[in-house]
Amino acid sequence: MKLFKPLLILPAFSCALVSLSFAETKHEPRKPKPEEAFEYRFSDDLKQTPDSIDRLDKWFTDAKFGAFIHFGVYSTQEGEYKGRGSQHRYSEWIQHSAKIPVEEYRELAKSFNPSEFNAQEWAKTFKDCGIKYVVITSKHHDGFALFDSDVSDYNIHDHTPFKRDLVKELCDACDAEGLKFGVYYSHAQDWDEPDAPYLNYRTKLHELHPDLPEDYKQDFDSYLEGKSIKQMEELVTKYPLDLVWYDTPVDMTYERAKPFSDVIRKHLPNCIINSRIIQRGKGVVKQENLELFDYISIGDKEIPTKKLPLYVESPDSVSSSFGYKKKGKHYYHTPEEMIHRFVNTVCAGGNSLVNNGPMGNGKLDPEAVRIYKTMGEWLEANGESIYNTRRNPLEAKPEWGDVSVSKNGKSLYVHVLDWNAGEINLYGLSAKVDSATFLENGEAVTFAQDGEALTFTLPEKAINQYDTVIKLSLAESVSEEQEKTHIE
Ligand code: H79
Repeated sequence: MKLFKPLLILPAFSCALVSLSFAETKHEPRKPKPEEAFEYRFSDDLKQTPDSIDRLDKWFTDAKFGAFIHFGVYSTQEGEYKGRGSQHRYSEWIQHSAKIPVEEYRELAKSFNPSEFNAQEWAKTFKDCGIKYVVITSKHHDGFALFDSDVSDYNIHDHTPFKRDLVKELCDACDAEGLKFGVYYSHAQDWDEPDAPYLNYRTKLHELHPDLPEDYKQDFDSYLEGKSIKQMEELVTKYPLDLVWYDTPVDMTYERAKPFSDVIRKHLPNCIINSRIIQRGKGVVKQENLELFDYISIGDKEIPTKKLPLYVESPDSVSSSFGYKKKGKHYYHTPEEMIHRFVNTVCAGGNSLVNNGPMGNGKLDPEAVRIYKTMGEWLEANGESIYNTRRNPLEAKPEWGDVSVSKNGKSLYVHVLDWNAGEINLYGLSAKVDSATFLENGEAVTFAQDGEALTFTLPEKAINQYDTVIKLSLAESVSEEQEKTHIE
């Protein structure tokens, strides 16, 4: 019994521990702790509700590629404020990491003027890169809203010289480009509000709110009722949202989370909700929570290493930060890394919501656009192996790559991520292969099938430098659809 106890309390602290373990080598994923293992977090008998499956199947499960946008007052600071805070990885955390008191941060917000913002340009760039949906921070943890809010004038329309509703402009532009549109909303954390809890008390309440009485007792519910749920109601009544993305559900019980689900269901029955309404990114998924949301957001920048029993989305980013960052510790992924992360996520049964942090002047980060463009070019030639596909139907994933499958189960897409000329093997396919071709140029691939073992003979040079896809046409379907996890 004694041995077991620490394991039980560990998950509760693992969020705070994330910060301690950021000693990772440049682009290498950190080794997960035992309680972060997918096996530990996802039990095999979890079932999504039929309503969620219907909602997801309208567009989400086919879309695969989304653009996440972290934009706000923090974008102007680029990861450092008065020489402070740059050692932290997330620039959107600057108020917290540089311990900027509310009044001072509100002054910064007063000069927020992204005058070069052009919603049509953003939307067109995303569309041209093969992106199908867009999710922007309507309010991050700093409490500042990017939409015109009647609930709180701490927003881009009422508090800044910009005086425009950025969420509305982007919503309209995405609609015009045929992109789905959603908002991120930090429902629990709000550093501008004395009553909202902190994910991490390295920065103390009084450091951000020095004028509060020393013995101030926070009243979370008064913040939830007075600002958070009201702004959420505003968002779902003012904008035709396709998705709502909650985050860091500090102290969110089922009872507290329920109104944040109900208000969306009431006004926008088709709108999709992510799991962070109540589940932490790396928390154990609980069946009873599944009726509050539609799909699982796995950890920040976490890529699934195995196929998962529920539909997931990876909140990935082109860089180590989500908000635009130039100062201090920071890196961008290479296009190759991004394509591999994307392919692995889709093959595991999920979408990639790839973040970019626009610059303080309202322009997209050119480095992020360069990475999106490379992904878009790869998708131009290989999109059939991504959009509208389903997760790898085989038992295992090959060590040199990954596998996706068409909806009808008759085309298997073999992604060769690690190109080595000569023979590679794929195991566990029961269906007969009628033909094998390189998806990009239609040329035949030499292969041999022996029972459930397939051998491909690859030429010297890869067809695509990032991921060469081999399309197999199968004599019978290997679709998993009929086994779909469903509550009857
Ligand atoms: O919006 C993005 C992040 O800001 C947000 N989720 C994604 C989508 C997020 N909020 N909290 N966390 C992620 C957990 C991470 C906390 C940390 Fe830190 C921020 C670790 C390092 C920076 C706080 C500040 C703890 C240490 C320094």
